[in-house]
Amino acid sequence: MDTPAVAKPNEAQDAQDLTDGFHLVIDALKLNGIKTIYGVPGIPITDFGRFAQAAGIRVISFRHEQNAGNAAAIAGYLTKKPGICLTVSAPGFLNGLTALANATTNCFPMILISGSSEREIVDLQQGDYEEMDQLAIAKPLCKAAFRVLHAADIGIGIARAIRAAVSGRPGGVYLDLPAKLFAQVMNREAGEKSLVAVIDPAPAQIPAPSAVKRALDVLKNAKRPLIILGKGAAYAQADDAIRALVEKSGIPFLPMSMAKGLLPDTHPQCAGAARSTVLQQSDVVMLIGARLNWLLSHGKGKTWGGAKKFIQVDIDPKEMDSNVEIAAPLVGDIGSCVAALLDGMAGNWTAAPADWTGAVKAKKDENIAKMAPRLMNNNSPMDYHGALGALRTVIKERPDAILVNEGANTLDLARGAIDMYQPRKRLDVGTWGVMGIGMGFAIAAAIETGKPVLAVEGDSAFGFSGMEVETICRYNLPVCVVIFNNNGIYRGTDTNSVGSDPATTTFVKGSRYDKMMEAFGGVGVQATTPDELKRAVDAAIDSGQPTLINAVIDPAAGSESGRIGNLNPQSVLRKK
Ligand code: OXT
Ligand code: ADP
Ligand code: MG
Repeated sequence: MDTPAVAKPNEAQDAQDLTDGFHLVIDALKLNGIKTIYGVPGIPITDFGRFAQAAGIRVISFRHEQNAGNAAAIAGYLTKKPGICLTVSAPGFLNGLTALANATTNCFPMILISGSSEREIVDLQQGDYEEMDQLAIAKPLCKAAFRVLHAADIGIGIARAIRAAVSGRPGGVYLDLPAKLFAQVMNREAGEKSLVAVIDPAPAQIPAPSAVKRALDVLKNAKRPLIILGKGAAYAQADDAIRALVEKSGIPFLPMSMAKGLLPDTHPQCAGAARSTVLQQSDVVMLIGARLNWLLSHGKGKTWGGAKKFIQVDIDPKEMDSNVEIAAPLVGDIGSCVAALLDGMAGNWTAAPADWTGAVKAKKDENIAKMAPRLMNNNSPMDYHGALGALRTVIKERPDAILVNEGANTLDLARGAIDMYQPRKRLDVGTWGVMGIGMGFAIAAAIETGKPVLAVEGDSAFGFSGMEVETICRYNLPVCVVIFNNNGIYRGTDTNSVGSDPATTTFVKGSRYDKMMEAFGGVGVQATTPDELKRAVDAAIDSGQPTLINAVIDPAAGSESGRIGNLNPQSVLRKK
């Protein structure tokens, strides 16, 4: 193999003059401002974690790679820098892969760095320790996948991975580092010179003036305009410009789940509580960093109540016309696009028609008034609304806390009940509706922001990452986990009519998840009323101590699949 820059191991050279693969990877990451790595140690990356820690990188060791991967992905979303997940070969790599694919699907920038076995043996399929052709497997699940074979190429390999993750539409990147690479040595000075500090990793992408004019022309002629803000808009961190655009236009806005709080849910133009009305009755819809996927019923059908004109602001040109015709595609980064729209509106903009904004407000007020008494009940066992009423007040009083949310009913009802007030404070199951993001997201949110984290989890959802409560305790993170314990998936009341096995959707009744946190030195609390729940969460956030609250929810309170029960296929043979 031709490796010109690599020193021969038997060369009589002072170790001071040498560096190796381990240290080159670490130096390359540090040079590019990477401060934290999320992972699980083992062959061949155990020493890598130790050296990284010694070099001042924070290395957070998890109990399962999927949770480390989810942590890296959400770190990327929160910071606009790629989150790094480090795994061992084959099984560790595969455990991290769901998170990598989920990051790509959600447009979160992350890099999965995985140690791998020896190429020569893997490629001949001779049965190496944890043998697997990882690069080939990762490729379809990420934006880009690279392998580095020579120490001298580490700098360029890391640079490529960083740029691929954050430029254009962000996403997951795979970086394959075979075991042999880590031990390769090379001259220290040559090694330092080989590293690359990525210049302008996510360059601004300026929209064409003609596209901006077209978008404004469509918007100007609207009678019932609507702006939909997606998590791409939250990711862009163009918060002030987006707010200025919304307020200057006077147009009602609908936040997608993770865009809640980009402008406060209590903003007078927020139409979150009149969702069906605005989707059905609007005539022009401007999407900013939101895709017309299943979460928006693909832009058609009865949810949308007839033909619309769409304006779509997105960095990915391929997103345009993905489901329906886009009348005004505006391709560019959201910061630049929104600034250009604002420029174009300067001086001569008439606010959205008052009959439309008035109708939206009336519907929204009606829905809010309908929900209010349900959120105030103090029933025991709690129903979802009673428990959520307590948590809604917590976030109102502590708007800088980060809310992590997963489950079915626990997710769907929390989304509506808990108002968000600040950008990037709501982190949830995202585009795939995936369970298991909970503890990974909560850990990274605490580490990256230093803010308190409230993780509101269905009892099933929590189970996918629950072992990480030990990680939360080990790093003493200010995370309060609230488990909505209704004894099962959707409900705890299903029965099996033909045998003694439990029904497929039910769990052990009356489980005490709070004891799990106590097992690792954290605080465990059982809450049976909304008042108890509120007190326990307040105490957890005030103390900053790892806390898990087992919130006892009426097992009959939920509905199948929460608010997306319509997606369940129906069998003609199902007994009513
Ligand atoms: O306008 P209308 O009248 O329509 O009213 C709307 C709003 O205007 C109004 N609203 C308000 N009113 C008053 N005040 C306020 N503030 C307000 N805000 C809004 O309320 C309604 C509803 O508004 P919303 O929510 O905005 O609108 P809607 O119609 O729901 O929006 C549609 C969607 C599609 C955008 C929305 O529903 C959405 O985002 N949904 C996401 C759903 C999702 O992703 N679910 C997760 C997946 S479910 C299932 O797959 C599960 N699994 C399987 C599984 C998964 N997922 N992953 C893996 C790895 N393995 C398996 C499992 C195992 S869930 C699950 C576990 C479930 O059990 P748990 O124990 O965890 O949870 P429990 O159910 O609690 O037991
Ligand atoms: P939501 O689920 O909230 O509707 P999606 O994940 O469907 O949001 O959509 C996010 C969109 O935002 C993606 O199409 C992505 O290309 C786009 N996006 C992400 N970052 C930027 C950015 N900085 N500028 C422009 N578009 C972006
Ligand atoms: Mg449940």
